[in-house]
Amino acid sequence: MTEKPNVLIHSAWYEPAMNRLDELAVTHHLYKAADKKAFLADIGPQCSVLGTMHYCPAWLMDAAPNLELILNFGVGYDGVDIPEATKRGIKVVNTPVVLNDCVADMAMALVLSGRRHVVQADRYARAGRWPVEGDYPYTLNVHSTKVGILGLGRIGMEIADRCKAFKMDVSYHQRTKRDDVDLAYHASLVEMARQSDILIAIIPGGDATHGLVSEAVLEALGPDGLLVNVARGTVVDNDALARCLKDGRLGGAALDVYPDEPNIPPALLEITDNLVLTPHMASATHYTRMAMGMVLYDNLRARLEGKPLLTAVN
Ligand code: NAP
Ligand code: 8YV
Repeated sequence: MTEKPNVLIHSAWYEPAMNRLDELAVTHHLYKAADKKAFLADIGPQCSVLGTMHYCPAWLMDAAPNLELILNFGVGYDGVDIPEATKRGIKVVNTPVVLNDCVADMAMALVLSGRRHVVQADRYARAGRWPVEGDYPYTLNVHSTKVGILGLGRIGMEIADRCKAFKMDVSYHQRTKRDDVDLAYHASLVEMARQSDILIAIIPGGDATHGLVSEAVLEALGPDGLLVNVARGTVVDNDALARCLKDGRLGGAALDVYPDEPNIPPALLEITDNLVLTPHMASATHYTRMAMGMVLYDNLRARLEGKPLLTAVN
């Protein structure tokens, strides 16, 4: 192994895994610095590796001009400027596959909450409304529904398998029709929404998918329809979503992701009857966060041993 490299940790991830990097490298924790500007000016140029949770714009690369590798804690890397990294000869690795199951589980939790009102009914019960107002109003079934998956990739496939186990009729939309699956493909997202009771978004963020779940898509999903977003907040037109939920053009939504995290659009926070919100936690179990961290560890180790990176995205 070569001399231990300096790693600039921009944002902390699961500590038991992040701390394992100290076996391989000297880590410098930018997020802990009182004066981040001074810290970056001093430490940035010493670092050949940067660790981040989907954030590395060009200005951060400027502050670390000797970067060779970016460790991105997450499968999504929409906040990392990949063209800029590539132009500078910086490799980027992410954490695919190991989070598929937990994210798919969370998508189902949101489907179940959205249709069966688990969260709203909990509030109803705790507020003592049952003895006063009687039984909670009827909710909507999960089995025997049509679900459209926006993005039948690694996680989308796991969601599809779970939906089939829940006796749902699964179809999907993405740019490319898959030859290896026996599921109905919709070339048009609006058309899929029109034919679905539930729409689950699990695609990457970024310019190409910005606002893809538009007002027209939400209207097509309709007054009994449910939107589940475990992709990125930017994928949905959240202003339109708030309007459609308020005026009944859309039945309900359950969201894990937002355009400006950790802030949730106030217009969404106001809605309680037909909207469930979780704070971007689909992969956040001990099991999966450890596995994600170890993917980054294994990549760094491979790099130091002169072996190919395991999960390079550029
Ligand atoms: P993946 O295997 O690359 O799958 C992404 C799918 O999205 C592909 O099948 C792709 O198909 C489709 N897609 C890409 N661009 C599209 C577009 N413009 N229009 C329609 N479909 C498009 O990725 P993955 O591992 O399943 O992860 C998907 C995303 O989930 C991540 O990028 C991340 O943003 C999000 N995620 C969120 C959480 C969370 O905590 N909530 C956790 C993990 C991941 P085509 O290329 O054929 O279009
Ligand atoms: C994040 C995610 O990594 O993998 C992704 O793309 O969105 C999550 O698993 C996690 O929220 C840490 O930022």
